[in-house]
Amino acid sequence: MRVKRFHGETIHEAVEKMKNEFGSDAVILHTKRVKHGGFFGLFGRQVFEVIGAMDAAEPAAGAERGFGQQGQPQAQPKKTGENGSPSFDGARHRETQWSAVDKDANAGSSVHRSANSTNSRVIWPDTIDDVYQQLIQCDLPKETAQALLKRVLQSLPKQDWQNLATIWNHVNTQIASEIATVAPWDFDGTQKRAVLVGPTGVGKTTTIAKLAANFALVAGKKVGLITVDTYRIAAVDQLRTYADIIGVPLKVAYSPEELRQAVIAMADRDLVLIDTAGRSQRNETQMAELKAFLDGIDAEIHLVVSATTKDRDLGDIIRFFSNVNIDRLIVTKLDETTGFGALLQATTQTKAPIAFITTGQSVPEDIEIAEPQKIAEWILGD
Ligand SMILES: Nc1nc2c(ncn2[C@@H]2O[C@H](COP(=O)(O)OP(=O)(O)O)[C@@H](O)[C@H]2O)c(=O)[nH]1
Ligand SMILES: [Mg+2]
Repeated sequence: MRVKRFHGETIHEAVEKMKNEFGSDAVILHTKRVKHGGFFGLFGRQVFEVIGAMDAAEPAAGAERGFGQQGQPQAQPKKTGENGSPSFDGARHRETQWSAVDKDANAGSSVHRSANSTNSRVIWPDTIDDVYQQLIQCDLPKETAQALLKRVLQSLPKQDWQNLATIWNHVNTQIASEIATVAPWDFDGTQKRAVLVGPTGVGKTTTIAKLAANFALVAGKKVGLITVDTYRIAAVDQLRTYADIIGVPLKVAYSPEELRQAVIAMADRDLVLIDTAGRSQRNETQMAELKAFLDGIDAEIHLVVSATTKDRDLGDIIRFFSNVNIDRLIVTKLDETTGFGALLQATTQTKAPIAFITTGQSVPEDIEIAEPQKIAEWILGD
């Protein structure tokens, strides 16, 4: 069974979307009004949500029964590949890469990929290949998808290897279990201070604006902003514009001592958010300077990384910023990529949990509290 949420301005529109994708045999499990996007659910747009389900256990038979016009019984993932063709890479390639799994699959299952019955070498169960194809269509890199699926299969009894819904559920659970997250600040009476550090252009300033707007305007907290990014006038102006719109104070600190004073001056604030200049992971002087700023204050350090960063670069960035004690992570630009690799790498390498994820340029709505289940759903499509 495939289960998926569909959204529309009206119930009718949401149901139509479901039928287009799942076909007329699909069933509605649940309908409700939801806020789409938004943080704490309060900023988003009101839309209707329909949770639909379809039987995807037998794709070929399903297609014959008229699942959708495209004869595509599987739900469309968030982003489709170029052609969605199951022969993405040729059977030979799959056979080599899957050799470890193939043996087990053969032993444990009598189900073989019937669509490729002319090619007797491809011998893992349809279901596992279906899940694999779907992960690829969710933009997971092949190696990541294979490694993930292998971890899933290790903990899955062989009799379950033929059940698409079971495997898919395990993939979901596996992703959720591998990504460490942390709940947002509890505001227990002590002031929370967060300084956002990271490379240039990852979205630090935008994220500060999103956080400020949500905590000040939605959660009703007293928020104060400080920036030490004084290298470019535009950088200060960018944050000042947001501070004015949101109606929160902004202080500009040109030295570690000024930063210390600014924090003291914001003693009445529930939450103080501190913006910093982007640091290049190759510039030691910049790091020394950042450390001087951070040493003078007691604040949680949030490393901001973009999900679009390549593995190797992300490794370099994390190593570089480990010069300061990273408490929490913010992963940005998840709208541009599935980001599973980046999310997993960031949290395992820093051993810090993810606090927030951001999903677009819009302030204040494109930010979410990081939750393992939500992230798993994000990665695997809506
Ligand atoms: N697609 C996308 N763009 C983002 C996101 N967050 C920030 N940006 C954009 O990234 C660019 C750099 O953002 P900025 O906050 O100035 O980055 P900073 O240099 O780290 O402060 C801007 O164009 C932002 O609109 C996000 O979650 N998704
Ligand atoms: Mg900035």
